[in-house]
Amino acid sequence: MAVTRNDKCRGLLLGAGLGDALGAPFEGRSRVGSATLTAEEEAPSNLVHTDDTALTLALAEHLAARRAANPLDDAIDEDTLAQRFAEAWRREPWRGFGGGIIEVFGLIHEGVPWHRASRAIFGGEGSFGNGAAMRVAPVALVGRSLQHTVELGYRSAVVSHAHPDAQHGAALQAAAAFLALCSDPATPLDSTLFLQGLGQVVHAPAWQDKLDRIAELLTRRSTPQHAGAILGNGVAALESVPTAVLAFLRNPDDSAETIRYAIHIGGDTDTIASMAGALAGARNGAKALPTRWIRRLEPTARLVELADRLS
Ligand code: F2R
Ligand code: MG
Ligand code: MG
Ligand code: MG
Repeated sequence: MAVTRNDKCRGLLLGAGLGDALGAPFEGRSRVGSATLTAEEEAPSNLVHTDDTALTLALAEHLAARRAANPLDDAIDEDTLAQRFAEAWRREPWRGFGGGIIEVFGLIHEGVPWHRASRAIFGGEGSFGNGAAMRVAPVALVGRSLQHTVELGYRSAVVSHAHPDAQHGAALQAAAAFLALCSDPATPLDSTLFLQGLGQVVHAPAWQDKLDRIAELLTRRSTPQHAGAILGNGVAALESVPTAVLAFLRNPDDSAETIRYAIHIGGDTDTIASMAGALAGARNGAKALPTRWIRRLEPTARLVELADRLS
């Protein structure tokens, strides 16, 4: 049966949440063994999400509120989005936020405008962390075209991440989510075309180089460890967004395998798996995700409700 647009939208948000919550226990580990991951997958406990999903929810809620107030309005208002992110951190500061971003959110909460707060860290250059990319996938649900989605990706990023690499990472992940959402899971995914699409989005040489490396890695059955060594697995956007794209393109038709591969890469496991999970979920839909995982995920009901409002 054909996968509906609504199921793909649910898959995008649930895939992001599942990758985050399943990857979180392993964040920072250089290696994740199969037995350890299987034990986590089969545990009876709730799957607890981190900052990745907390901010994805905040962005989705912003987009849904804008749409409900006036469907013809601009999808993002930077000032209120910045406030919403800062409130999400204030409400749940224990969700594992990065050291730089908590300073930015703290300043925004105190009333400092986001364009100043985002530049108040790391000597004025701002964060190059993957925090803008990890939360960006919902913009693909409202983007009218690839270009529009990329624009929304950049605009959602600038409110906290002033460094160009963090912004490029968000734009690239937004574009990947849009392309995954538009792809037909009944037809094999053309990874060359997919990467060509992404190549139109970010022109910076370091990012183009990463896209070339993804293409090269896809020609071999490289292990997750090898992929991590070539593309990176750290908290920098440049060291993790391309890695998540690779994890998706390695297993585009099996969302659970996409998430497992991403976690086996090690390093920033929650974030790489969340970004990869959003892409796989957007392509294959929510019904293709393991129901035993969805049942254990804490914010499942909120993610489904938001997907339905945005689809
Ligand atoms: N922060 C984590 N995990 C670490 C453990 C969390 C905490 N100790 C706890 O358990 O409570 N995970 C989350 O952070 C990543 C997303 O990062 P984001 O939102 O971009 O934050 P930040 O702080 O801006 O950047 C992360 C780190 O990157 C380094 N960094 C960034 N820009 C830099 C720059 N211009 N110069 C030098 N270093 C820079 C810093 O070390 C930042 O702290 C995700 O993994 C999410 O899961
Ligand atoms: Mg996290
Ligand atoms: Mg505006
Ligand atoms: Mg992380």
